[in-house]
Parts: sequence; structure tokens; C-alpha cells
Amino acid sequence: MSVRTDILDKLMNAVLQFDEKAAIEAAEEALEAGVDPLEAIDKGLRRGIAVVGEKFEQGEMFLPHLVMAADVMTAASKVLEKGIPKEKLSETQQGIVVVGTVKDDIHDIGKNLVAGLLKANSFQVHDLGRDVPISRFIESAENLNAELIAVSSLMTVTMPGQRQLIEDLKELGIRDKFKVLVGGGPVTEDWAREIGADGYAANASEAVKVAKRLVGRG
Ligand code: B12
Repeated sequence: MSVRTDILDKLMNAVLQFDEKAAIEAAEEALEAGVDPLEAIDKGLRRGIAVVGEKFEQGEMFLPHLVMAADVMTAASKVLEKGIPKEKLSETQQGIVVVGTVKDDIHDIGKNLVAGLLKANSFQVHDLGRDVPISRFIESAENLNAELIAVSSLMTVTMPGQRQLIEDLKELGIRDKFKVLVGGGPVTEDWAREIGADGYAANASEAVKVAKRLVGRG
């Protein structure tokens, strides 16, 4: 087994075993071994938390397990994020982005990764947090003169909030002022098209690419 796959497995297993210490150690090992931090998050930690999610769905794990797995993922992600190279701000200033997780949805690990990576790529990020009312997305985007609104949703029951945002923008006659980027576990390209979003991305690095394209600097 290669060093890389060994480390990715260690990250996955640390999440599955709710072992924060092991996850941080594996994250540090990943950085030392030169493993791409985003790959370590996606193919290591996220793979682990996906299994926890499946076991939860099948009734083999319960809410406290989700909480513990989320804590481990967050702690190890923080270590790995330090290894993400930052673009030089002055050279490539990107647009202003308002980011948040839709109302009634408290999942924010993925949203935080997207926000962090946009920041690392010189976007001016205003993170509204999680469980964000539609009106706050709109007010903030208007007040900050944002170019992009990036909305995360991790549950099928909260996905309609993304549609609502777009409908409200239309109703207010300001749909054309902002680009809307959607993402999160159950969100798909088809859903994005159906609700009339401007972009969709399946992970944080794709989100940066799409965001750059949407603000015309890709
Ligand atoms: C961790 C977790 C929790 C934690 C969240 C902690 C936190 N601070 O976020 C806690 C324990 C709080 C939690 C609670 C609940 N959870 Co939960 N949770 C999860 C779990 C296991 C992992 C989610 C996660 O963080 N993944 C890792 C990140 C990195 O991945 P990601 O979020 O998908 O993000 C990536 C991409 O999607 C994308 N992305 C994300 N956001 C955005 C935004 C934009 C704009 C773009 C472009 C891209 C993008 O980039 C990210 C990085 O690559 C999932 C299972 C799963 N497979 O998703 C269930 C899951 C989402 N939860 C679920 C449920 C049901 C709940 C609860 C209702 C449980 C309960 N009975 O109380 C509550 C929700 C309460 C609420 N009102 O929100 C269900 C949802 C089912 C559904 N399809 O609707 C899931 C799918 C589990 C399951 N299989 O049943 N949960």
C-alpha cells in the first residue's frame, strides 16, 4: 500500500472510530508526506463521515455518533487547511461572496470548507453561518454589494430553501444582480438547473472553479 493511500485510510478510520487524536496525527502526517490537503479532506475524512451517515440512516449509529464524527472531521480539517496554498491577494482579487447554509439546516462542515477555500483563493467571503433565513442572504448580498451568493443545503427537506432564495430574488426584481451557486450533500446539477441557479459544484475545489467562472475571472 502506498504512503498516500495509507494516510487516507488512517484519516477515514479515525473519523469512523471517533478518534480525534488519531485524526490530527494523520492530518499532520499527510501534510508532512506532501499529500494534497484537499484530497486528504475529501478522500480521507469525508469518506469516513459518509460511512457514519450511512450507518446512521440504517439505524446502526445514532445522533451522538454524528456529533462525534463531525467534531473529529472539523478538528482534522483545521490542521489540513493550513496546508492549502494561498493565492497572493493583491494579484488576483476576486469577487465578494456571501456564504451560508439555508434556514432550518445546521450542517456547516462542507460550507465551512467551501468558505475557507474561497478565502484562500482571494474571494472576499462573508460567512453568514448556518440556519440562515433567506431574507438575511438577500439583505447581506445587497448591503455588501456581493457578486455571488453561495448556498449550502445538506438535507432534502432544506433544499427548497435554495429555490426560495432564487424565487425571492426574482420577486424583488434583483435576480440579475447576483449569481447564485448551490451545493451540499443531496444537491445535484439537475436540481441546480431546475431551480434556475447559476452554478453547482460537488466539492470545495470545484466550487472555487465555478465561482471564478461566475464572477468572470475564471
Ligand atoms: C456530520 C453530520 C451531522 C452533524 C453536523 C455538524 C456540523 N457542524 O455540520 C450533526 C450531528 C449536527 C447533524 C445533525 C442532523 N443531521 Co446530519 N449528517 C451529518 C453527516 C454524517 C455528514 C455531513 C458532513 O459534514 N459531510 C462532510 C462535508 C465535507 O461534506 P458536504 O457537507 O457534503 O460538503 C461538501 C460538498 O457537498 C460541497 N458543498 C457543501 N456545501 C456547499 C455549498 C456550495 C455553494 C457549494 C458549491 C458546494 C458545497 O463541498 C463540500 C466539501 O467538499 C451527513 C451524512 C452525509 N453523507 O452527508 C448527515 C446527514 C446530512 N444528516 C442527516 C440528518 C437527518 C440530520 C438530523 C435531522 C438528525 C436528527 N434526527 O436530528 C440533524 C439535522 C438538524 C438540522 N436541523 O439541521 C441526513 C439528511 C438526510 C436527507 N437526505 O435529508 C444525513 C444525510 C444522514 C443520513 N444519511 O441520514 N448531522
